[in-house]
Amino acid sequence: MLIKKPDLIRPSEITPQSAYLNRRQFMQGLAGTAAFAASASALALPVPQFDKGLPVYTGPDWLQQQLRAGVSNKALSTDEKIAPYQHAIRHNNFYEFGTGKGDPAKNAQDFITDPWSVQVSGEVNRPGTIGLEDLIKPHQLEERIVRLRCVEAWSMVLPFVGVSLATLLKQFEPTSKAKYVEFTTLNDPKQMPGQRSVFSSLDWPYVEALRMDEAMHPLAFMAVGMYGNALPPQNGAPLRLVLPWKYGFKWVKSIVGIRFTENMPATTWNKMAAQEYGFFANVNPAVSHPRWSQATERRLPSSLFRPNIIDTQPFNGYGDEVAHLYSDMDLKKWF
Ligand SMILES: Nc1nc2c(c(=O)[nH]1)N[C@H]1C(S)=C(S)[C@@H](COP(=O)(O)O)O[C@H]1N2
Ligand SMILES: [Mo]
Repeated sequence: MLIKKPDLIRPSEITPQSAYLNRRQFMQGLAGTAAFAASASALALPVPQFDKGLPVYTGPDWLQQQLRAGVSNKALSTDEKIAPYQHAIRHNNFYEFGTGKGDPAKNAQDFITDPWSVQVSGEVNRPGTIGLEDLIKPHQLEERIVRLRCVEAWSMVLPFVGVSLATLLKQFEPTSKAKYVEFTTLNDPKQMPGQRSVFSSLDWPYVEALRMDEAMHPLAFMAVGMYGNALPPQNGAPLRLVLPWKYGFKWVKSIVGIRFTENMPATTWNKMAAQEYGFFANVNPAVSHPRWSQATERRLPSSLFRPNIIDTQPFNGYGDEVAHLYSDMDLKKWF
């Protein structure tokens, strides 16, 4: 195993979110051994074609059947240019598999995402454990092409496939006491090298939450696919949130738990640094991160010669849809 010494980490590899961890003596030295071991097969894709030679993630048979049966509408989708596939699957934040942008693509290839089930608990009439197929199969899959804006000030346009979050959550019949809903990522240090690190990083498992009205908003989405196929493990297979108006850290990956609560749950990044990462985390160019401005973003792909810097929009450009959810709130206080 290759262990990188701290002084061998180039400044360009240190991202703002992990810089916080670095300050706390966090040092990630895990190099992946698994090569790209995806099951590549030629498929007639309803959405953009892949570059040849890149891994394709087909997922379980039932999902493949459902994807081929037809993915509906482009409602709530942007017509901006979609990120090339290789950027979407090789530039990731998924700290369970390492803090480097290329770590998840290296370290998540053997991640077991089938079979998969989700535990539903808290303020609901129908708690319990539900298999992924039973969760997804009853619903028509939809494609949503959306902007992902990371709090680190880069962004990408990604074509997700999945179902509206409201549709999923309603079937559990949240009680009138349910004011928030919390989502938890798998906790499995055997499979997730980032959770094995002897140096402290994030508190595992990764948890983020939404207020109920946010979760029930039509823009809130649960993805099971991307680019017309299953989600790659590095992108949060087999089930991840898509919350286009919120910073990427709210978009919980590889979800195994959904819990409805009366009180605001403690969330991973807020616990890590409350003054840097708010509970709401709505994209807001007017509220700087303590260590950098949020006024602009680097739209990927970008390069030294074509940095592709664009202005960041309030609510990531989804203000017409979601601003009313926060009309009575001071967004400088509730960032
Ligand atoms: N479980 C988990 N979910 C996570 C993260 C993580 O580290 N762990 N990173 C978040 C952050 S900071 C971002 S920007 C997005 C990145 O999603 P992508 O890799 O699919 O582009 O995932 C989010 N979801
Ligand atoms: Mo992020």
